Amino acid sequence: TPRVFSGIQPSGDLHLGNYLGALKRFADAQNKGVQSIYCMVDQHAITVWQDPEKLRQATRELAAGFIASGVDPKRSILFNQSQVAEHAQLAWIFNCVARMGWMKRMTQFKDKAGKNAENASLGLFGYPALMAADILIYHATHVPVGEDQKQHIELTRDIAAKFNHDYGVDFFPMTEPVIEGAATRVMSLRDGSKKMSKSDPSDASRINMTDDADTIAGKIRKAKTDAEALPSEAEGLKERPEARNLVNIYAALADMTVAEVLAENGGQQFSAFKPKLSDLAVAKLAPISTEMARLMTQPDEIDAILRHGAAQAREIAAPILARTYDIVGMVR
Ligand code: AQP
Repeated sequence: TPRVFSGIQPSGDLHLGNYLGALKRFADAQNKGVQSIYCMVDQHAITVWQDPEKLRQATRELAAGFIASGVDPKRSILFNQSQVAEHAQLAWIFNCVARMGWMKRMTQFKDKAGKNAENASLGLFGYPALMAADILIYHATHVPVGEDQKQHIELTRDIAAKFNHDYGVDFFPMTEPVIEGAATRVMSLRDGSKKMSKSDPSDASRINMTDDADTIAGKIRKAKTDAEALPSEAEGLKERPEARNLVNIYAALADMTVAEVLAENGGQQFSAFKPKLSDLAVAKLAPISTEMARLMTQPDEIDAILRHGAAQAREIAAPILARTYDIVGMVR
């Protein structure tokens, strides 16, 4: 039976890329009736130093973001990674299965470690092994993610395959990444060649989920574009990354295809399209940020939801870890 798992790091403010590439699609998967397990991956967040008080705050805010985006803790399992020790326990085993050479090829490590890789934490280097454990501790079959995570899911499959091969078992499944829709890679509003990201120093590069209507409108008005009108077919966006990005965002927010958006808006100048886009973004994001703010006034309730989710997650994870230990030959 299909089982969905995905996670988000509580490492900063959520932005439109996280919403369209991840949160919105998590709610969609849940609403299709697939068993869904979603996690705030705080142990991933600390692969780069986090202020402890801010980490606690960001974890609760992320939980509020999940719920406000439509992930229902009564229908999906929603919890915080460090509350389910099995993730880290399985990650150790995967550290011993994964190869140094595989990790060295990960583009996210190269991007995040930058020029000074010798000074990066060992955790940042091993990040994909923990991510493989997050997924495989539930035998998850599908992982909805943005395009940037594709390489890590492929590594998850490599780890599962090597484990199965090394121990002569058919135990861990080959997980499929689910990278669909118009917004699998939302780009920076200032530079069409960079993805929208929490860690971009320019706040104008992203729309934060907590931005108010005026801020959203201002950022979209100032978003980089070219001087041409919108084409009437997707082909016409090929060499126009900034224009393509805004059309993709519109399509994802409106639950339309790019072709449908262009059929309606082809021929328009950005001076006409941008205000429509900001109205749409505000209409979709304002109720979410209002609900996030309301939930954040009840941190105890959020903590109770996460505790309950962790207990449900452990019920699935514990037997899978026990079986893994048996396979590996650990005396129990
Ligand atoms: N720009 C994006 N477009 C589409 N999806 C995106 N995701 C992130 N950025 C975009 C998806 O959001 C989920 C959670 O990501 P994460 O918490 O692992 O964070 P990240 O990929 O590290 O996100 P950021 O914002 O880019 O953080 P920094 O700046 O720290 O690297 C994932 O499913 C991801 O694909």
